[in-house]
Amino acid sequence: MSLRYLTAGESHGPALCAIAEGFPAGLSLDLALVDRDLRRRQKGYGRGGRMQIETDAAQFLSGIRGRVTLGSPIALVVWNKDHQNWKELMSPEARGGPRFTRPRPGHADLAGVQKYGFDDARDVLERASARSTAATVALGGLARQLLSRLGVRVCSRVAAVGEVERRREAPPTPEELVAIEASDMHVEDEALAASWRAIVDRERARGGSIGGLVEVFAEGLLPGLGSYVHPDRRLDARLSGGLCGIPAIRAVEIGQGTRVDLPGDRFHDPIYWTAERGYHRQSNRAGGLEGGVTTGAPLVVRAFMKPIPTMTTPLATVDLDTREPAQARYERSDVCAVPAAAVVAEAVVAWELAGALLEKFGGDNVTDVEKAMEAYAARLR
Ligand code: EPS
Repeated sequence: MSLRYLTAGESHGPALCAIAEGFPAGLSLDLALVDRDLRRRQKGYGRGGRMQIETDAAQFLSGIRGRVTLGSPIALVVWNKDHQNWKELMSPEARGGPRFTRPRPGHADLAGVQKYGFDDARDVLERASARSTAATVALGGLARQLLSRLGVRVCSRVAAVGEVERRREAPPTPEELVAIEASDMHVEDEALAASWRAIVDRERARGGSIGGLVEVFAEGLLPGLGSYVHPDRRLDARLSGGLCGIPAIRAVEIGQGTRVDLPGDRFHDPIYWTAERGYHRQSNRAGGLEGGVTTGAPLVVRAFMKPIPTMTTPLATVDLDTREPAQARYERSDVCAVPAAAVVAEAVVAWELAGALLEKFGGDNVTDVEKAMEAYAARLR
C-alpha cells in the first residue's frame, strides 16, 4: 500500500478532516485548486439549503511546506460553518435536542441504530451523510495535482438524471469541459441540462428526489497500471470499491461493461500495431481496462446514484420508541445531488489512479516517480 487515507467528521460537527499518507516529496501544490474542487462539489441544480451556508475550503495542517509536499502525512480540515447552529446537538461536549426516532428507508438510519446499539438515529446519520464527501474531494484535489504532474487528466460529466440518459464513450474535449464546468447540471449540452432541471423540478413538486448516472474519464495513462495477478490488485475492483464507497452510489460500470446483450465480437476491442503508434485499438469498449490493467486508452467509468432517501413526502417507517407505524422524519436535504456526485466520483478515481501510479512507479520524491515512468515508457516503445 503506497498511498492511504482516513477521513473523519460528522455533518454538523465542528469539521471534516482527512489524513493522506504516501504522497511523494517534492510535489508543488496549488492549494487554491483544492478549494476550487470543494466549490465544484457544492454546486448543482437541486441542492438543498446547506450549500447556501457553507463555503467549503481546506485548511492544511501538515505535510506541506512552502506549497511543496514533504513526504510526511498531509492533514487537512474543512470546517463546518453550520456547526455554529448545531452546537447544542452536535458537539463533543453536548448532545441536546430531540432524538431522531423515525428512520428513513434507504438511509443508514435503521441499520446503524441496530448495529451500534443507539436509540437516536442522529448518532448514525451525521456520519453516514454525504457531507463526508467534502473530505474525499479535498483528498482527490491533492491526487489530481500529482496526476497532472505525471501527465494524467481526470474529468467528469453527468450522463443521466432520472429517466433521461445520454452517455459518451470518449472524454469531453477541452471546449466541452469549459461548458461542463459552467453548467449547473455538469453537462456540455444545455438542452439536456434543461430537461434534467425539469425532472428535478417535477420531483421537488412531488416531494420526492431523483438519482442519475455520472461518467468519469482519465486520459494520459500508460498501459500497465493495476494488475491481474490477484483480485485486490485489479484496478477495476479498486475503482468500483472506491466509487461504491460514495454515499448513494449503488452500481459501477467500466466501459460498456453492462452490455451483456452484446456478443464477444462486438464487446471487445481488436488489437493493431503500427511502427508509428505501436499497439493500439480503434475502439475503447473496454473503457481503458483489460484484466484489471490499464490499456493506455482513456479510462471510462460510470457510477449510478440512487435517489437521496430524504424526501419531503416521506416513506412509511416505524417509530423506534413506540414501534408504531410512522412517516420517516424529514431532514433538510437535496432533491438531486447528481452533479455533486460527479465531482466526488472524479476525486475517488483520481485517488485510485494516483495510488496505482505510485504502486508501479513509487519513489520518495516525485522526480524519482517521473524517472521510473520514463524508463518504463521507453521499454514499452
Ligand atoms: C451534504 C450536506 C448535508 C446534506 C447532504 C449532503 O447537509 P444538511 O444535512 O445540513 O442539509 O445536504 O446529505 C445528504 C443528502 C444525506 O442524505 O445525508 C453535503 O455537504 O454534501
